[in-house]
Order: sequence, then C-alpha cells, then structure tokens
Amino acid sequence: MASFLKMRQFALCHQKKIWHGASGCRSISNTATKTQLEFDYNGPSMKTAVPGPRSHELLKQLGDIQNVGAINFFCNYEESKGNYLVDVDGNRMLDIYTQISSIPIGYNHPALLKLMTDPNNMSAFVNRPALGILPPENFAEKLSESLLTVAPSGMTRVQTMACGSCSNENAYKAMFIWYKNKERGYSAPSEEDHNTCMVNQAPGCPDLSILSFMGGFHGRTLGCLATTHSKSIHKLDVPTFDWPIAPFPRLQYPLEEFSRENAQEEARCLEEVEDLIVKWRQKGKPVAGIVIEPIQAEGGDNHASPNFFRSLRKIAQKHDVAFHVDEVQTGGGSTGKFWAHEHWGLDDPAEIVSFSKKLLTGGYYHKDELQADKPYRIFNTWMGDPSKNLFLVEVLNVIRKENLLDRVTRSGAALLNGLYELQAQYPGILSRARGQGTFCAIDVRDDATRNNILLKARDRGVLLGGCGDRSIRFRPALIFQEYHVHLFLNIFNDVLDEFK
Ligand code: PSZ
Repeated sequence: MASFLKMRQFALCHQKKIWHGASGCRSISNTATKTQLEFDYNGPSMKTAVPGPRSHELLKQLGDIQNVGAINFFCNYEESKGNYLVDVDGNRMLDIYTQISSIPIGYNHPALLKLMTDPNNMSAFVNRPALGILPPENFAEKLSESLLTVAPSGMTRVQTMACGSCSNENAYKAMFIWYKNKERGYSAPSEEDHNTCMVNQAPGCPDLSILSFMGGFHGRTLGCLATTHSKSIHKLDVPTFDWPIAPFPRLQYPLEEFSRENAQEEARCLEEVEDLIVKWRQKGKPVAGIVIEPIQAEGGDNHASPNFFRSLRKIAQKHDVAFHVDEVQTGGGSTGKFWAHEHWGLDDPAEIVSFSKKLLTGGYYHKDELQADKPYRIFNTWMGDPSKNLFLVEVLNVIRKENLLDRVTRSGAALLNGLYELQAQYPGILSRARGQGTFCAIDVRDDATRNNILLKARDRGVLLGGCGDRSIRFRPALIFQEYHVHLFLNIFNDVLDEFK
C-alpha cells in the first residue's frame, strides 16, 4: 500500500557550528536552513563514553553465552530514528555506517511502522513459509511490486534467499549447473554423473571454478569464502577450492592526474583475467563464472572505471563464462543509481546480479538461461522471507516518492567535496578521497590512526566504519541529507584537529 510520508521544512537551523566548505573554517551561525524528515532527530547527543555502563553490563551477560569480541555497543532500536542510532546508555549517534550498509531509509521509518499495523499483513509476519514448496497466494504479486520493479535491465527472473552469502552461494551453483548443461548439450546427466557426485568425485562433481578478484568479499560460507580475499582472518584454517584469483586495479588518485597510469593498471588486470581463464582451462578446472563487486567494499572501497567493467564483461562473453555482479553492498541506491553497475552502460546485461542488505531480502536476478533445469537444485527451507518483500514495496515507494536517488547524488557530491577539502587541509592524515553517490571512502595514514579516528568520532556522536587496511567508509542511509553531511564534516574536522 502507498505510504505518504510528509516532509517538513524547518525554516531555520539553530545549529551552532556550520561547515563553511572551501575555507575549511567553522563559525557560529544561526542562519543556515535545513530540511529535515519529521522522524529524524536534530543532531547527536552524547551522555557517556561508548560503550557506556549499560552496554558493559550487557556485554558481560552475553559474553557468558557467545563470543562478543566484535560487539561495539548495545542499541535501543525503539528510540532510534531516521539517521540516528540510540544506544542503551541514551547516546544518540549520527549513523553513517547503518548496520554495515543495510538500512535503506533510516530507523523506524513511519511507512514501515504503518505496514506493521495493517491487519492484512499480520499473517506474513506470524507464519514464515517454506517458500520453495508452499508460497502464500500473493507471493508473485509482491515480487512484481517489489524486486521486479527494480530489476536490472535484461533480467526478468529473480530468486530470493535469506542473506548475501546464501544468495552468492546459490548463484555460483546456478552458474555451474548452467555451464555443465551447456557442455552436455542439455542432455540428461549420466548414471555415472549421479553415482560419482554422491562421493564427491568427477564427473558428477566437476572440477569447475569461479574467477574472483584479490581484495574481493563475497561472504564467509564455504563456496563464497573461496572467492573472498579481503582479510586473512576470514579464511584462516578453512579448506577451500583452488580457483583463479585476478588482481583488482589499484587506482591512483586524483583520477584526473593519473588517467594514463590507471588505464595501464586496468589493462594489466584485464590481461591477467584472460590469462587465468586460459590457464585454468588448461589445468582442467575451467572457469564457469566471474564474480566481482562494482566497488570492492570490505576490501577497502576499491573502484575501477566503467570501461574496465565493460571490458571484463566482454572477456566473459568471449570465453563463454557467466558474469556475476555482486551488488550485495553497492545495490539499493547509495551510489546514486539503484544498481551500481548501471553506471557502466553495459551492452549486454550480466548473467547474475546478487543483492541483500538494503534490499532487505537476499537473492539474485538472473538471465533466463541461468534458471536451474529441475526443482530442488537451487533450494533451501526458507528461500527468503515474504514479510521482507512487504517492507521492500514500501521502501521502494519512499525512494521513488522522495526522489532519494537524486538526494543521494546531492548529498554524495557534498560529502565528497567536503572530503576533498579535508584531505587538502590534513595532507599528513588523509588521502585518496573517493566515492560514487554517498558510497564514499577516504584513506588514513595508518591503521592505528584510522581506528583511533573512528573511536574519537564515535565519542562525538558519529558512527563510521573502516574497510581495507586503512580506509574509512561512509555508508549513510538514503535519507542522509546535505544538512547531515555538514553536521558530519564539522565533527570530523574537530576530530582530525586532534591528530594534527
Ligand atoms: O565481516 C563480515 O562478515 C561482513 S562485513 C560486511 C559484509 C560482511 N558484507 C557482506 C557481503 C558483501 O559486502 C558483498 C559484496 N557480498 C556478499 C556479502 C555477504 O553478505 P551477508 O553478510 O549477508 O552474508
């Protein structure tokens, strides 16, 4: 059902500090205007250090049950609103990390709360079906209203899954099945195929491979992990496949100063991809698919040019290898287009586009020929969750009604410009500001300083994330406005001042 979120204009902003852009200075002002969602807070408000005493108590309690080493602090999701996450000690923080980039339209969005109160939706929350065998009556209709309205061009089929890894894992299987069916000329697998696969042997379990990129992240489950190369801690002690790993371009910044070097670097990586495809075929482990993120996120927000991706797509075509674009982190609008790969202008769409995070449900779109030929070949109990499709319909309505992709483009430009100014102001600390939409990042001189900056920013009420060895990444919700950008830049400037 349509939602009618009202935007409210606040005539005047009474914030004390206003970011002044180019000069990089701060001053007292009462005249800046701000536009604010009615369900957003006014700014950060800090009461204790983070984690505060209540978080410490809960950490101890949970620590008796599971490993809590990664927990930052405990949250009060009831009190969190819009761009602000509130913790259990009453600290309210501007959230520029959004649950590892997975909150599309902020906390407690009225359109989503409203959906929960509609009695017609109750059953979707109470009864979780095994979607592959017993879907609800409105399932196809809800997919048509949600995921299919944002299907990447050339893709009319979608398979939902529970999370990002589960989506990629099944997408890889779909690519292998597609590859073998082609190879067999679409005839039925032999009895030998059936028998050998039961004991993990060829030909039933063929020695096929997926080509991935150094620095890529595609999940932590066993198949996905073979294509994840961001940090050793993710992979240590876990057996894996001998699959080819190509270098991902390492671009130099500012891009306009290094266009020749960067073009050479991309050409080098593409050449290596083709070499690996040929080598692995000769080794008897042919490449069935190439998997790549439009922007390597966990690996350090590494970008490549649209030309690089178009050329890669052509290489996949030339070698009859499937092209899988992993949009788990980039999908959903934060690059200014709904899918980051829309920035490339591909002639021929990818075979597979996987998603999760801001799409609320996991899954993957695929071309018709990637449809598994028999039931149960791509299958699990839940195969997604239809209640998430209900939320997604509303999220997409809000994105369209409020032109959030335009807002992302505007806020993103303000953010990146602010980062350029800060790196000019703090050349000893910051470098390589980069981004598309609000999907931005900046490098810090070393890992320890980066981590310190993240903690200091948090103490001042701004939540940020790290990625790669020494980058800070920005992953605000789509409702992050220019006003929030200036609020953030101001606080970030104060934090950086301490590191001079
Ligand atoms: O440390 C982790 O496990 C993290 S931190 C961020 C992620 C995982 N991102 C998940 C992710 C992703 O960014 C890309 C590009 N592909 C796949 C995944 C896996 O998704 P989930 O975590 O939903 O299984």
